Amino acid sequence: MRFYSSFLLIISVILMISCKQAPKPTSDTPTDGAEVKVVASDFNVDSAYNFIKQQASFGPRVPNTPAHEKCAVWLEKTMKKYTKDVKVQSFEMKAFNGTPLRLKNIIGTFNPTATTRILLLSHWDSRPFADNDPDVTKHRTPIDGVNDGASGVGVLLEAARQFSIKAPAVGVDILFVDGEDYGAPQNEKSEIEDDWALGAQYWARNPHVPAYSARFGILLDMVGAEGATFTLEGTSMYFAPDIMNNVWRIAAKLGYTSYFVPENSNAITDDHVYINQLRQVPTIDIIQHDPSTESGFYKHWHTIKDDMAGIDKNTLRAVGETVVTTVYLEK
Ligand code: AHN
Ligand code: ZN
Repeated sequence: MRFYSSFLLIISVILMISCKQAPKPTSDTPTDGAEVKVVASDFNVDSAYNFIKQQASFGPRVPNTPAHEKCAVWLEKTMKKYTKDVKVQSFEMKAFNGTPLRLKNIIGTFNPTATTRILLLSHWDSRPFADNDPDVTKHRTPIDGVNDGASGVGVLLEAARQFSIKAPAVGVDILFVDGEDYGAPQNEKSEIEDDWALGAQYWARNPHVPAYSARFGILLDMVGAEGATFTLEGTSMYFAPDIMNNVWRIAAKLGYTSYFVPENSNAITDDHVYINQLRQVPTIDIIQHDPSTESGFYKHWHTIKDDMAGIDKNTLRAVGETVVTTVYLEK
């Protein structure tokens, strides 16, 4: 018994030492027979969390409000810490009810001359209506949009920080789209056909670089909730099944199969639809699917409870490491 426990102790020490030297290395044998190593990046979840908290501190980032304007300034300034190549597209688009919205897409570019590029995107606006709140008196109250909005942006700002430390082999464009969440509230009619993802529609028709193209795109939406599961969303599987399978395979190698669940789920209207249809960049959506809610989304989706309390660093780590590793593996 005594021998056995000291034996175990020695084994654990050896394991701990080897773990320290090579953090979470895993390997695979792809079809061409060559060994591919997937090593987790230095993605810092505390940094990602703080980027989320800073966005939340502005309050609801609803278009045509001071909080929205202040957040745009902060996003541009923050992105400029990590790349000097930052563009802001300012434009006006009509909402579902005819209201003209002053919108801004913000783009940070890494390795601008590379012809092989990857597009990473997330929406930065928050929804003006908590129309899924259990309390109907809140249905016209703006939401903080912390998981729905700030989480994806927080992960991508931390990715930007990583790319500023260690440049990827390919070009990367990080796109923060505006006006995603200004769709008509439940039980209201829209005056326009496509009332969601206004900023993504604008960018797909007017990219920040003429004739912009990319090898693929990854959209992050609601990527911060505790125990979130990301499934194989229908639109992503229709336009970009190979990208989906590659990302879910990388997540599995990093040990994140409990988050990245390779099961099919319904197609969703989100920013990636327009990037796929209008710009022909095969783009996937990493979005929480919760089979236990009526919406299929995050339990506090479009409610006044979509706040900082819903953010879990373990989920941010799973998504952040997976996305950053995917980028570093592209040659
Ligand atoms: C619709 O509700 C039509 N699409 C969900 C896309 C979305 C909204 N993602 C975050 N908020
Ligand atoms: Zn939303």
